Amino acid sequence: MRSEEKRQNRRADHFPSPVFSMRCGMVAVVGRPNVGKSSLVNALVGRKVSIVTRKPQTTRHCIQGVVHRPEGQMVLVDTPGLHHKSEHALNRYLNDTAAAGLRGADLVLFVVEAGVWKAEDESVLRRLAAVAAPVALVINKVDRLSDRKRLLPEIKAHAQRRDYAFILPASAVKRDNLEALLRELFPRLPEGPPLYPEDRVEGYDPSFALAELVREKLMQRLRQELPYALTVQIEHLKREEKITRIEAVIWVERESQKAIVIGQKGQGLKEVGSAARREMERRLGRPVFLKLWVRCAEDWTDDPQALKRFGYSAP
Ligand SMILES: Nc1nc2c(ncn2[C@@H]2O[C@H](COP(=O)(O)OP(=O)(O)OP(=O)(O)O)[C@@H](O)[C@H]2O)c(=O)[nH]1
Ligand SMILES: [Mg+2]
Repeated sequence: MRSEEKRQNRRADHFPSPVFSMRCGMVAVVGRPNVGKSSLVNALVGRKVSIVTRKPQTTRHCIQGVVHRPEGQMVLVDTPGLHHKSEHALNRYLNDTAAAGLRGADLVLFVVEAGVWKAEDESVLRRLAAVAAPVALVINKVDRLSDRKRLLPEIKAHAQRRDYAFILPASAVKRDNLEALLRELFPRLPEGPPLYPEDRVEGYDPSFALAELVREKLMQRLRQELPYALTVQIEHLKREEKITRIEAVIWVERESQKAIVIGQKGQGLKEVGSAARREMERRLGRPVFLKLWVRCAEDWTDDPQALKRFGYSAP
């Protein structure tokens, strides 16, 4: 045996496979819009990595949140809600992005809402038939059930629809059953080295997170179609000695929408700005000066070139 080999073997005796005893992998979180995928990812990570609103189609990108535990590292991939086929460019982008989130996953978490099974859930299930990775089912929002006895027949009905790695009821908002969910997930991840450093909980750059916070506050405030006509870009981000200066542009797709975003005497924009600034300050741990602009990019949600420019490029 060559001396180098001997040395390697000795090392292995002293440190019995230190890296590969860890479970590390990717879990794609999919489902129709509004079932609580982002809420679940945030609750599992223990921090808001993905924005949440009461409106469907909030998430627009594959957003990675990382769970660090002694047994390993799990990268959760939050995806846009899969919805019925549409020729509209932004909707098509959302579905393609969600489908891309499934690729490379070691396990897929299909999220549904307790007591609800819609045609859109059915079409997610059909899409999952072609996925090679094992699929587990989370029945979220169980806190909304008035009678928990209804869960058992519901679980049975789900089990008849396909073979799941496991089925677990949970509540992202009440943090119900999340520890059990992590205990089910980790042993199913492959052995291997971690993908992210220990202190990292999100897989994107800070300016994306800041733009998302502004979009969240806008979506929470605005009604009907307008939230879908908006996107936000950070134009300027500068860390000064005592303050972080941020300028963001809110893009709408019609001139008439500007006035709705700005509100009477600028009140709407002011409220969105203060809510976003407060959360940015909490996140950055320092004072923030936030300036918001509203501009129009005519019909950007149905214009593939504009979509690309705003960071919605086909995955
Ligand atoms: N009662 C209850 N509400 C929940 C729970 N999880 C999520 N919600 C609510 O459901 C709504 C949608 O949550 P999201 O996490 O944004 O849902 P999503 O599946 O990511 O939605 P899209 O990104 O639009 O696909 C929000 O109002 C959440 O507060 C839960 O466990 N219980
Ligand atoms: Mg979401």
